[in-house]
Amino acid sequence: MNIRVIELPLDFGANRRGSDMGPSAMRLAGLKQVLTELGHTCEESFPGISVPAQEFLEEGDPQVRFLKPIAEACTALAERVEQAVDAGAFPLVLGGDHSIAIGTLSGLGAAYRKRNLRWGTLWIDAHGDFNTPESTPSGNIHGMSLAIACGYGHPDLVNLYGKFRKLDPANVALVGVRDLDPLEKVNMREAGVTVFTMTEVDRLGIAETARQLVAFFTSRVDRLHVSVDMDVMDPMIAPGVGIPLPGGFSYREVLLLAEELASSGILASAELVEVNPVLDVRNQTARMAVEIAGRLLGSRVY
Ligand code: 5AB
Ligand code: MN
Ligand code: MN
Ligand code: MN
Repeated sequence: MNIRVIELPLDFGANRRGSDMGPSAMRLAGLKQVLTELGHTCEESFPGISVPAQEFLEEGDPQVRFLKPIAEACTALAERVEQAVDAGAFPLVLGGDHSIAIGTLSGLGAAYRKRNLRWGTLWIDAHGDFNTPESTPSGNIHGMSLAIACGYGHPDLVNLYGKFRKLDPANVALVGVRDLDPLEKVNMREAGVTVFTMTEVDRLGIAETARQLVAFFTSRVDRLHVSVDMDVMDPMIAPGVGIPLPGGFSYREVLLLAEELASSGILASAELVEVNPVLDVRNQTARMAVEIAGRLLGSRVY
């Protein structure tokens, strides 16, 4: 496969600074080498998307902090993601905080719409990222990105890259969820997304959860995008994230899930976000992210 690595070093969708260094940390952890050893070709989206330093920016509306610069960067990302799909490449997007998914999902939405392809998204995250400016407790856009792609939220972000709904919430599943805000839950139920909380993963076990997720997507869509927020992991394994929450995925659980998704035959793009090297220990979280990327792209022990 031809993989196009697209980086967006942006961290102002979140409160804690530092996830803008995520792409470098994943490179340092050997991302390119892992992918080329799997037999893929790995191309860069060059030159990189430049992001202004947060210190020079106006926060703007406290309910949607840094709306303007995030919209600008996400528009640039959407263009590159669409171009990658057009070129027949597998877009692999590296963040950055999870607000960048607004760009990724917009680009994918545009690319698949013109091809008349049904597509869905698996959101692997401790959080729902389904807030709106009305429901957010923080004003941080990284907690709104999935809602925006599904058509809920600030119009400047919902209509970014075209006035159409980028992603049908009926084709969205979340897994690993263990922290939702009260109004965010209402939004999610209204939209009708499918949720596998950590409790469900505990009940079913990861093998059955993965089987059900693959069945969900293969019965509904032609193409699958996977968005991995590293805070889905247990903080013992991935301490380098902005909002570490106990009770996350184990090392083995996440790799099994990634392998099953790889075998689904419909995985067409992926995104790794919220690696924060400032908070990490010896680049452990970036190394975990690279392992996940490897499994998503076909690595097996035997
Ligand atoms: B992440 C919270 N729900 O909206 C909010 O890390 C956290 O991309 C959002 O999943 C976490 O601020 C966003 C409290
Ligand atoms: Mn997230
Ligand atoms: Mn999260
Ligand atoms: Mn996070």
